[in-house]
Amino acid sequence: MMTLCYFPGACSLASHIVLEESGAKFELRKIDFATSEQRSDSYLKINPNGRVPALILDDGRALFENIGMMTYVARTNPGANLIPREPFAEARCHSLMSFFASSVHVAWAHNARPERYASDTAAHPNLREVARQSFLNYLQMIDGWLAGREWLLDQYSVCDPYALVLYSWGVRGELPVKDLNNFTAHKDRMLKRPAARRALEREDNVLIKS
Ligand SMILES: N[C@@H](CCC(=O)N[C@@H](CS)C(=O)NCC(=O)O)C(=O)O
Repeated sequence: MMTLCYFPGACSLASHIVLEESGAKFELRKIDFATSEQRSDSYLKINPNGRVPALILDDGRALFENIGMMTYVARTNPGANLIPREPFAEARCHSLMSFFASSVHVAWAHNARPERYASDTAAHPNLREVARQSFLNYLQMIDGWLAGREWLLDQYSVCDPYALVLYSWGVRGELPVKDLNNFTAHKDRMLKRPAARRALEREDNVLIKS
């Protein structure tokens, strides 16, 4: 059975939901951020970058980075149809995932962990303020893409759980995400999916509680 290394509410939630959607058998291993387990010698052998998520396969090989993991889960469970096959739609799916990982998530990281981006603590409040605005601008962009659509692509795909994680961070950061009507409706549709609910409830996510 595969093992997902995760932390509740972290970006690993995207892979968690995708695993639930795929129908694959998996178990969870919580990586304890409180004890910096993500930087322990044993975990660094799984993900040398010291982050969640990571996915340990049945044969012991490991993958890290959400995009690689979700692509693997989608391709090894084709019946779930989580990444489209048509070339343009497939490329659009990968471009959205890349944008989420390399731009939107990174904006959030500047807010959540400013010490990684400036050693001068006096700069942190400004770094956080700029990062929060930049993150909100990205959420507004996603909200625009969802206008008149059920899902980010013409079908439900890995992009939708990934977007839900970003929305949940907006809620956690007390940003005005409820004003994003299309994104909020997308979040409500996601909450109706049994697979997404299972993962969110297991992680005791803020979206279930709010
Ligand atoms: N690009 C990576 C990002 C991984 C990442 O930054 N994970 C965060 C949680 S959202 C983490 O493990 N943080 C713990 C730390 O930075 O020590 C992915 O999408 O998998």
